[in-house]
Amino acid sequence: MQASLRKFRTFLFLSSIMLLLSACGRENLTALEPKGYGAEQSMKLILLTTIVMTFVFLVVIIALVIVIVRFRKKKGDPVVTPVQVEGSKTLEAIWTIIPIILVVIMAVPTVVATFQLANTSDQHKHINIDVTGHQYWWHYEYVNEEFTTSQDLYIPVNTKVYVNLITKDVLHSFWVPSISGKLDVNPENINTMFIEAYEEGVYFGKCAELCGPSHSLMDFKVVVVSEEEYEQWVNDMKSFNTDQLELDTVAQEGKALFEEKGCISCHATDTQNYSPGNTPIGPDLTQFADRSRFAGYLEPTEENLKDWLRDPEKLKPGNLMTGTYGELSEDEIDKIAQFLLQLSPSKVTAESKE
Ligand code: HEC
Ligand SMILES: [Cu+2]
Repeated sequence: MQASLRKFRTFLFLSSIMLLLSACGRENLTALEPKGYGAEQSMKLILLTTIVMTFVFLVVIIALVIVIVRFRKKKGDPVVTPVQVEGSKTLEAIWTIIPIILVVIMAVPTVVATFQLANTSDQHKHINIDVTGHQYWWHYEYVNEEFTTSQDLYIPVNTKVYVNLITKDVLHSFWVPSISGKLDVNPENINTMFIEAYEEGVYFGKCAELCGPSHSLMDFKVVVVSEEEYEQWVNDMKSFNTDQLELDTVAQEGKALFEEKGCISCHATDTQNYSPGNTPIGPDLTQFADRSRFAGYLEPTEENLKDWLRDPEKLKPGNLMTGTYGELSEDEIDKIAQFLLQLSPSKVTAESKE
């Protein structure tokens, strides 16, 4: 009875640990299951260094155990002074050369990968997206296609895409663990890297540089679509014009309120006023209803949106929208929400890829 209880407890303990650990790796937010070029390079290096380190660890542990077991002093053994090896040229040579070889084994592939990832010589041949980090959201300018959007980054699968990173305010860092390495986002210089995703899907991106109270909520998504879907999405985005939307009366009033209340001075709602290099004060809302998440982490449901408009500070401390627009009545909030939820330019959405 006692024994089976103990077994059961062990089982419970182990399975809860398993459960806990399995939650650590989310499939679309882990560098350990690479789904893109940069992440794959990192993973190869992680494996290589792990193998080298495990080898060193095993050699040391095995030698240690042998020494402890074989050469321990037993009762009655005479007291002897072991052979002194101080200054032994052979030993010195061995423990200098072996570590050098190990370091070279790790260093050469690391340096090669670093240079490969930093090589941007073919940049002009590929899709270029200018990415601007803001406290606490991301803006994207599709340079060749000539339109902008925010928060969800759409790219075609198996295609090299260059992101040119800069920030409007403090330091940020651009990181899509499953697809790419990490790159700093600085205010004064553009940092460029390419990303290439191997599988369609929605991947989680993170700001990896402490940038203020809502740093941990500065998430974004990379939506990887097929090449045809990408073409379609680009066309849908470029032709989206809110003035041509068929809105019901409530949404129509919401659209008017969006202008009256000054929301329009910070947020674009279509791609019709593209001006190159101009970054807006707030996220582009052109495809608000298609967002995988808004404000970085909230699902674009009516309830969440209304909560956001009631009090963004509660949901994202320190965000730069709080206090920039007057009080909104519940009725106004409802109308604006009805309008924003109509902003869905394309059938190609994050949801269709999840
Ligand atoms: C002074 C500029 C400014 C004004 C005015 C403003 N906003 Fe914002 N808004 C922002 C900023 C900045 C953010 C990004 C907050 C964050 O995620 O940190 C934001 C975020 C949002 C988002 C979430 C977007 C996303 O996809 O993440 C919505 C929706 C939104 N605002 C709607 C409105 C509405 C409706 C109004 C008018 C009642 C309004 N905003 C007025 C600056 C502004
Ligand atoms: Cu940040």
